[in-house]
This record gives sequence, structure tokens and C-alpha cells, in this order.
Amino acid sequence: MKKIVILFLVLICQGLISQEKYTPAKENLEARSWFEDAKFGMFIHWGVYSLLGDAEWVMQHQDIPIDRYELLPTFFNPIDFDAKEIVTLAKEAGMKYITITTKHHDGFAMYDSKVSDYNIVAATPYGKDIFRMLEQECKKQGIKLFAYYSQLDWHHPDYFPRGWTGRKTGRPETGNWEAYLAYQDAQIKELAENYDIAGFWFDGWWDQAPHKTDWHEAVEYRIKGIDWKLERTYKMIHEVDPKLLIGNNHHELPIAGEDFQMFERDLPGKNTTGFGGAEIGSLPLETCETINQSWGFNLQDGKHKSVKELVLYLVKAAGNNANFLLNVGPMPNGGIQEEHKTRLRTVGKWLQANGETIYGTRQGNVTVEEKIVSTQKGNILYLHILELTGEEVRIPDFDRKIKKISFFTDKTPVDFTLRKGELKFSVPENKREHIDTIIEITLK
Ligand code: JFZ
Repeated sequence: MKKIVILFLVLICQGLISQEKYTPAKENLEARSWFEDAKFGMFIHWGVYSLLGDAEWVMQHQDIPIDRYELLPTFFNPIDFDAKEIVTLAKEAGMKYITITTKHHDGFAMYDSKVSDYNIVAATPYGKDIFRMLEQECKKQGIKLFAYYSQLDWHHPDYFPRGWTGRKTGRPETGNWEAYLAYQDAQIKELAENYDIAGFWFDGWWDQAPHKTDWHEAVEYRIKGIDWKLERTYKMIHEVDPKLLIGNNHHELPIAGEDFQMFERDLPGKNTTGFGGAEIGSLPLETCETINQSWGFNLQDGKHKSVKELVLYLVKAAGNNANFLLNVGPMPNGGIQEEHKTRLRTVGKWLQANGETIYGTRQGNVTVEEKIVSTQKGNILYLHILELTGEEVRIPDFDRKIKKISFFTDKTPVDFTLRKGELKFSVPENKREHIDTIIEITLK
């Protein structure tokens, strides 16, 4: 009996220790600083759902049962998909990495999975592994690739108990949660082992989550106490390759084993969506947004953000120490909408001229409401003036010593005063930029 008690205590302690202990490897830390320098990535939501032109939640939103949904792969044949074109577009936009849906909530794998035939190679007339093609093209063009993977699965029978979504897809009312996790981990393992990737972007945890805010009317379905065994999954990944960066869209502070913290459609700490507002931890940060209103291709969605809005989002993200992962949802043929291509290329032009103030920087310590954010590299502080009312700019509590101030664009000097901690200068009409007027401050 005594022995059993001791064994039990040892097991509990081990459990606790493993829970709080994660020491990232040296190569992981290097990958994290690469990530923080990178600043801008392309998010790609693409799957058989794209065929319906009603975004990636269509299975849920139209209550499509599995046996009907399974028709989609049988005519998924994206003959215009061109990995080279997509990676080139990302590069033209000034993006340093791509994160693509290898499996979304619909459970369909967009890579060559040996764990299940429900994948692009085995189940579509197209029959090719688009994830492999992207991997090879990314390598050629020197950009990194991340795997988005939805842990929530509307297709797998063992995803049971159900969360609050996918309740009408016709899965049996029984299932084995551990068997589901084994399936999920096997897929994650093959992604980690068989592809040259930089990390994982997990999603779907919230389907089983009790949450502090009422996200949608679906709240009533929320189930408490489902154990995703995330740390087990993370440990497995880092055993395959310690440098893989792991992030999870759980909208909470990161847990042990994670390497970056992500925000969805919000700057770090903000909560305009209703599911944001998580505390900001100490890991590298990322936030993601759509160009229009949708992640997956949505035929009816014509509300595209302007180039100015997109650039400002990127600048604000950088000013808040976060990367910006900007989404495109390729069409059923694999091509990207013209409206999105032109916007991305124009953002890229802005970055060609101003990227120095973004890439490789960290958050500066100067912000004035939403109007001014700052980035910093070494002793150079970049003030990004996003909104200007009148000519004069006043920055209170400026506690740094200044060697020189100039307009970033033409390097002409800025007349300034720094008195009692208030930095004051003016931006004449002819020095104003349409998107973002940047002031370069060399600090002493
Ligand atoms: C998730 C996905 O559901 C979505 O399809 C997309 O992939 C995005 C990047 O990530 O977005 C969420 C997650 C949770 C909620 C809403 C959207 N929620 O709980 O309401």
C-alpha cells in the first residue's frame, strides 16, 4: 500500500514538473528571433470548402452532413494552382513566411497523409500534394513554411465528446477521445517528420473550451474538462525537431511547450472580436487578419481592406512587437483573387521603401494613443505617425537622449525641441506621407 502511495506521489510530481518545465533548445531560441525579425507572413486558407465559395466554416454554417461533404473532394481539381506563383506573390508582398491550412475543421488533409485517405492525394482527381509543392518552392525562394493544423475535427468519428461546433455533420453519438488524439498526433508527426517546416499553428482548442466571454450563441454547448494533452503533442513535436515553433490559437496565455503567442484579428491585448483580450506573455507575438472579411474563399465577400489599412495594420503590429500574418483564400482553381494580388503587391512596394523601419525591429517605447507607434533597431528609433492632426507633434514622457532627428523618407533634418520630457516637432504639409510619416531618431 505504502509503495503504491509513493509511486502515486512520484507520478503526480512528475506530471506537475513536466507541466511547467519546457526549456526551448538553442536552435528553437534562434528560430524565435528569426520569427521576431520576420514581421510579415502570408496566411493561406485553402481546402475543399473553397469550392463552395462560402468560406471555411461552410460545413457548419450550411449544416452539411459528412456523406454530402465527402462529394467535394471527388471534384476538387485546382488545375491553376501554382506554388511558384503563390510563393512569388508572398515575396513580392515582402512576406517572410507562409502558414497554410494542412487540415481545417472539416478534417480534410491538404497533404499526403498516410494516416487517413481523407486527403488531397488519395481523395481528389487532382491527386497531388500541394503542401509538398509549396515546401519545395519556399525552399527555393528562401521563405519559411508553417503548418496550420485544426485539432477540432468535424469529420472524424472519434472526435467525441463533441464541442460546440460541427454538431450536425452526422457523426455517431459515441467515440473514443484518446483514439482521436492518437490520430491527430500521428498526422502532426508526419507533418513534422516528412516536411521541411518552421512550425505549427494550431487551432480548434476553443471548441471544447469553457470560456470567460460569451463568444457566440453556441456557448451553451461548451464542455468543460476535456483534456487535449497539448503538452504531450508539443513534446512529441520538439522531439522530432526542437527548432519547430509552436503556437496555438487558444486565445489564452501560452502554456509550456509553446514558442509564440498569437492573436486573431486583434492587436495584442485588444478585444474587438469578443474572443480576444488574452494577457500578453513573454513569447514572440503574432496577429492575423483577412484582406476582406473571410479566411476561406468567399464569393460574396467584396469588402476588401485598402492598401493603407493593411500597411497600417502591419505597422501597428510591429509597434506592438507582433508579426502580421495576412490571409488569402485561394479560389477553387488554386488562383488568388486579383483584388488581393494587387493589394499585396502594393503593400510590398511600401515595404521596399520602408521595410528598414519594420523588419528586424522590436517595439519602440513610444506610443501616442493609436496615432503614433514606434519600432526600434539598435539606437535608431522609428516614429510612425499614422494620424496627424495639424502640423505639430507632441510626445509627452520622452525619456531618451537624442543625437539626431530626420524624416525617414528623404533624410532631411527635423527641427525639434525636447523640454521637460516633451518632444515637439512639426511635420509640414510637404513632408507628410499618405500612409505613414516616419521620423528617424538616432538616440545617444
Ligand atoms: C479560427 C478558425 O475557426 C477560422 O476558420 C480561421 O481559421 C481562424 C484563423 O481561426 O477562428 C476562430 C476561432 C474561434 C472563434 C472564432 C473564430 N470563436 O470561438 O468564436
